Amino acid sequence: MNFQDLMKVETADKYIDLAFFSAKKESDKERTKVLLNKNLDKVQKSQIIENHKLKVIGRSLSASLKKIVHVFPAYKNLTPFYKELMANYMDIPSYKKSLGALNWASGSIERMSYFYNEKIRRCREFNAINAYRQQYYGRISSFLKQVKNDLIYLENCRRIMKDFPSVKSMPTVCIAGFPNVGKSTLLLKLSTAKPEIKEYAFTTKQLNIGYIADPETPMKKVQLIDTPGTLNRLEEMNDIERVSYLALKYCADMIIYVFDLTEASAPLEDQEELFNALKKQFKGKDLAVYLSKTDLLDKEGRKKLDSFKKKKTGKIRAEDDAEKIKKIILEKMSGLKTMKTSQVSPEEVPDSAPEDGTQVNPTQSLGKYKKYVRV
Ligand SMILES: Nc1nc2c(ncn2[C@@H]2O[C@H](COP(=O)(O)OP(=O)(O)OP(=O)(O)O)[C@@H](O)[C@H]2O)c(=O)[nH]1
Ligand SMILES: [Mg+2]
Repeated sequence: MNFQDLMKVETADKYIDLAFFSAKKESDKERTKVLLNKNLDKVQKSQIIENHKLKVIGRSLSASLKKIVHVFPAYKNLTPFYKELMANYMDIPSYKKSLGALNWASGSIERMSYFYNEKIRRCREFNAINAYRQQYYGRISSFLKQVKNDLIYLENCRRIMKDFPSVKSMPTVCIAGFPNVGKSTLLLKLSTAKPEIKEYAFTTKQLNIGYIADPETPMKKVQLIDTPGTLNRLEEMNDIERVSYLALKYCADMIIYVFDLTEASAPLEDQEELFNALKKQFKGKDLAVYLSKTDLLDKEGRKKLDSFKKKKTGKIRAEDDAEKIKKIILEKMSGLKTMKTSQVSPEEVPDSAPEDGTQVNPTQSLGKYKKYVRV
């Protein structure tokens, strides 16, 4: 499931226009056929034409709403990473409630279409046919009006979700470290990903994802995530740091921490402080250290590298060769299953009619994140 592929949710008016447009197009064809039929009287002709229109409208509207319900991911089936990501950016009860409301409207339209179809079919008068038709249009328009805000809310959610990273449920390694230390460069060396690499800090503004295949068993793949941001101020993380943090927390089976001993990116002390904080925070996870930019070290620097390797190693392995890091990753990850849990499937939604006064407010429920919604 790709959040990027979720289709745009239109407004209630747009769905009504689309339904009436296809009804007109289809009933024009039907009308010509019926009018030429000499075996039918005028009332019968009108019945067939009106009922045809009614069916097309009902089918189009209920299918449009049902499609949204089926395509939008079910919160309860999401992995903890996506669950928390969603909870950070939108109001989950409103999300569920909106999908429930669309499910209800879709079913109600189907039932209403059947009900008026029968009424028109049994009717023997022109005026009554017209009256039923008007009543039907009124009822289905009212259903759409009741879910108007739910449609807007879900479209707002979609605009946020389409920027969610596509993280798969598989053995995963996160690359962490200070900005500009060489995280994306390591990702490039290890996988086929083509991340943007620049000489300045904060180049990476989203999760970069790549994959490593085990040469022994190429079907077994490992997901590599380059996590941007400094992550050393857990209280005041910005958006991308929050996403990185969630990736480390929920997706990472292993963390590769990148140290830049040239200190061009940050003083070693600060890098060590962050390393120790992450080590403590993510205690249960495998950890290894990659020493970047060692080609730039002078004689003094190389001495520092040797002593750093000895000091740091202990149980945690520290390497300055990307190929050795790759080996460590494959060794550690080989025991893990390829797929953990199913990632996303369509929402199983209750059939809930929006009650008066409890309708979803299409932007307020987005809380402090509504600034990201381009309405
Ligand atoms: N000589 C040398 N340069 C390196 C090495 N690794 C990274 N660099 C350079 O360091 C700079 C930063 O590298 P990135 O890979 O973009 O660093 P990053 O940690 O992803 O940076 P942000 O995305 O900004 O956090 C770039 O100019 C790289 O070319 C290395 O091993 N040797
Ligand atoms: Mg980067």
